[in-house]
Amino acid sequence: MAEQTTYIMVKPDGVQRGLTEEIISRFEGIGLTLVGRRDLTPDLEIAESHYGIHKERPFYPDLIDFITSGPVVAMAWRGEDAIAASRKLIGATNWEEAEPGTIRADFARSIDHNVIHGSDGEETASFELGLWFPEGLDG
Ligand code: D4T
Repeated sequence: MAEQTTYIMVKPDGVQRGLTEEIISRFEGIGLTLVGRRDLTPDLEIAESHYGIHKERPFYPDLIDFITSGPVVAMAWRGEDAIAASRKLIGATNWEEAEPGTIRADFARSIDHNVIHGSDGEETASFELGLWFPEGLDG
């Protein structure tokens, strides 16, 4: 397994509920290293780029409204097999299908407000890291 960097974002519901520090501890707990962090309220442009792939889906307008509704914590986490390891820690999109002990099983209670985002593959990770960290990462 190779070292990877993945894009993780605490969504507005997670930030508003005070879950950021707990989420950071869980990523540290699986041995990943935080190599970038930005706290920001996403504007329409970055939200539409991030979720461009979902443009035709019925939930898209609500998704954009939600992600631009307040501050998020944009993070880059690095380590062995970071992309799959993070997806496992996060759990399934639908919290009712998420494995016990995952972040979504523990904290999410709806599919559209599901606390956290994590890149789903290498291409997505590199696109999302470039989008949210246009000035690059630490180290
Ligand atoms: P993200 O991208 O936020 O990490 O979520 P996932 O990778 O786990 O899930 P996704 O791409 O299928 O969905 C993106 C985003 O859309 C929201 N969503 C999804 C929603 O509001 N209603 C829905 O029915 C679905 C499928 C949640 C995550």
